[in-house]
Amino acid sequence: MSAIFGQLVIGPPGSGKTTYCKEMGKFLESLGRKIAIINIDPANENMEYKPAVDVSELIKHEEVMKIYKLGPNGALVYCIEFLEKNIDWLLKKILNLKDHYLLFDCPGQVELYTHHESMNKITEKLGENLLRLCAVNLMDSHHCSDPGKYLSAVMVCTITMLQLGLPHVNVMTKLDELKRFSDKLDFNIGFYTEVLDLNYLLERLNEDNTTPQYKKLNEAFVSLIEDYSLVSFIPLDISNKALLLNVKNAVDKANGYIFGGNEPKDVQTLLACAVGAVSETERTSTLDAYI
Ligand SMILES: Nc1nc2c(ncn2[C@@H]2O[C@H](COP(=O)(O)OP(=O)(O)OP(=O)(O)O)[C@@H](O)[C@H]2O)c(=O)[nH]1
Ligand SMILES: [Mg+2]
Repeated sequence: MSAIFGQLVIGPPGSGKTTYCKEMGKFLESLGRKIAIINIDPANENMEYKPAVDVSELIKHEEVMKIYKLGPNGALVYCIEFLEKNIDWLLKKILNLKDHYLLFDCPGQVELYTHHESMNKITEKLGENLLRLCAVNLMDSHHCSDPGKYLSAVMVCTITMLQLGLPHVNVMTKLDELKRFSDKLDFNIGFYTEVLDLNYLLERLNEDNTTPQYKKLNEAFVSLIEDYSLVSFIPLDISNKALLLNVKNAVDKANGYIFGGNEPKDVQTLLACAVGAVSETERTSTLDAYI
């Protein structure tokens, strides 16, 4: 049996997961891939794509809230635990999509990826059934406008990478929005995407009357992030094909699609040429256009 490849699209609420699934789906289709989007967010309201599988056929978020008198977050955790228990339902649907490349549109509740176990168990089961997934973790570029928010976003990415244990690509979304708050950026874009020396960030954090306890806490966070040194971001504006291609290439390397996928060979050759033709200067100038 051959492997099925795909992306587990995760990230905090509003970071752009549903939009990414739709647009990345269209982009990959234009390159000749057969795409299926799997919605596993039971509270997904604005799907602008037709999901091949929809978790709300299995369990409805609103009903869980009503029946068990739970708030939205508790109900969402219940739904994901229910999906874990009924993983065979999902597997059966997915195994009917063997010749497709899968995009999983996930819920935005961060604890599902930082410390709750169900999502981990779901991806383990999918892996056992030959699904080769890459986690694509989206982070809104708005976080760069505030050193505290940026630090917490990098922390969340680090913990998620350690907890999920999947091949992993972090993406900084909504790059086109960066212009609106460029006056609030302390550093250039490369500092934020490459997660460069965070001691500079500490200086900014400590500028505003931080109490000594917080100073120590911030230093501990920075030291932990730098010890693991796992996080960097690929910038993305969803309407920019060159940036979508960068993300696609990184994901294809991470989940092994470049070795085991069944992209038509002429498309592979074309892409190899296109990617090879983009020099570092051109790449930098694409990003410079955003700030
Ligand atoms: N300007 C801009 N807006 C974007 C981009 N990507 C997504 N958005 C917008 O961000 C908002 C949230 O996007 P969604 O795709 O619904 O985000 P989500 O992560 O699925 O949100 P939840 O499912 O609620 O967690 C929408 O208004 C999108 O149109 C982008 O690259 N640029
Ligand atoms: Mg969504």
